[in-house]
Amino acid sequence: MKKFPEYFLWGAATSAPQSEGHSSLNGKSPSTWDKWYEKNPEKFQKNQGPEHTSNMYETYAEDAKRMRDIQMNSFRTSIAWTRLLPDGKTVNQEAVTFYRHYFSELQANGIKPIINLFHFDMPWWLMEKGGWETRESVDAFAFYANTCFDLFGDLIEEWTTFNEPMVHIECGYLYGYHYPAIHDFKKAIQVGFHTLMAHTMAVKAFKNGNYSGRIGIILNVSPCYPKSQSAEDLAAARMADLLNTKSFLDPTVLGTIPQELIDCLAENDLLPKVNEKDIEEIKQNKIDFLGMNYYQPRRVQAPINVNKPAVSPADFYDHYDWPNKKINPYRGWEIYPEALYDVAMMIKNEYNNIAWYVSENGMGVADEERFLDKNGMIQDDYRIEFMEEHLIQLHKGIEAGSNCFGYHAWTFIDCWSWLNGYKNRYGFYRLDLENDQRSLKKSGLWYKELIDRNGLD
Ligand code: BGP
Repeated sequence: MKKFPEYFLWGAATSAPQSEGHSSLNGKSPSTWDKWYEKNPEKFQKNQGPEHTSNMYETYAEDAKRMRDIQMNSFRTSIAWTRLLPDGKTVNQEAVTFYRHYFSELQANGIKPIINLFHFDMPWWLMEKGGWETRESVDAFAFYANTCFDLFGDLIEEWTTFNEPMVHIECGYLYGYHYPAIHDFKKAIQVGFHTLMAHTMAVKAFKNGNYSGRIGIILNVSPCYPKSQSAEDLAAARMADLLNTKSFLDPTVLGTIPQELIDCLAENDLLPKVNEKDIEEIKQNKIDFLGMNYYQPRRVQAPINVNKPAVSPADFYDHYDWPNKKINPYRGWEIYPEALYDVAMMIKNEYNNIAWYVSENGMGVADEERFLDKNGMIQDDYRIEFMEEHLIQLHKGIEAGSNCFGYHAWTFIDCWSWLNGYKNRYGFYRLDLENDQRSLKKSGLWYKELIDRNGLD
């Protein structure tokens, strides 16, 4: 039996925009998702927009019981900035009541809430002023964070500032999957830097306010594997790692920005505007713990025909299609559990063995109705296999001394996924889109037994 540490957190993650629904109700103002859907619904899978999602705004109490039913002891969601502070300044009391009830209900069921502040949901009022491109976003976020700590600090012990900051940067400013869907490397770097400062100033507010508990950030990590050991491929892997992983890991955990990254941005005329005290603030406001979302590795090779100065990350590294890869065909992502062991070792050896947890890991599959059995239960053995293989690697990392305190699956109930709508399902509970009903999948039962034993056979 592979036992996990005592008090290990077992749970699942979601986000406010993907699970609450009521996205134009109860005093909430629009986020970029609401507005983008209003303008271009055709961009969204089957025209499925952010308005309804899994309706947890109404069902959180029963959902907390469902979590308890499968023995979960923790759950991550986010607060919607646009619900709590519809104009960025004025508190929406209805939102305060909602979140206080929601978090209390989780606790009453033995579920520790981990609360995140930003999950890709930029307020529209701020987007109209330039979103993360404008420095004003840093102060606006710090104000919002402070408001959350004041209003909910008595209920929450674990806070995180951002979920996957790299994603709103690259999807919004490089690859076109998030609003404003532009392609501008220099803007992407500035957006990244403002995001880093917004995080830093939220950490500072938390520390200065002497709130109890701890604060962290959730990063997506795709360990980088070069095609070969040639100097060119290794350099490409190094750059991919610097841009995608170390750009946030180093400042948030170590308080420094890698010099190699700064040099490279300078050489390519990509350096962002930085205020005088920023670097010192980063140094002074490190996180207490880290969440790592892991889905797939990154395989790279040296690029051919590059632009100088660079106009996109493709000028530093090229994707490498590894012929031996195992793939999840629905999401198009490689399945490579071994990388989770490498992540555990990287944190142990390069990041002071900071306390961390797997904050997302899971497998999205389309048309899961194919796997309904005669009792109406989805037999998602592929998901069980996926998670088991990843947990074996995580366990190996913990045995080797990595300071991991938990594992959260993506996700608890099938949820809405940005442009992909409800195409790929990830949940332990199936969501019936006709009537919002939830029903347990085989993986939910498996998870319960795993948590009961706190280990794998
Ligand atoms: C992560 C996000 C989640 C979630 C998940 C699954 O990157 O934090 O919000 O969506 O990926 O990915 P997808 O929904 O794109 O299939």
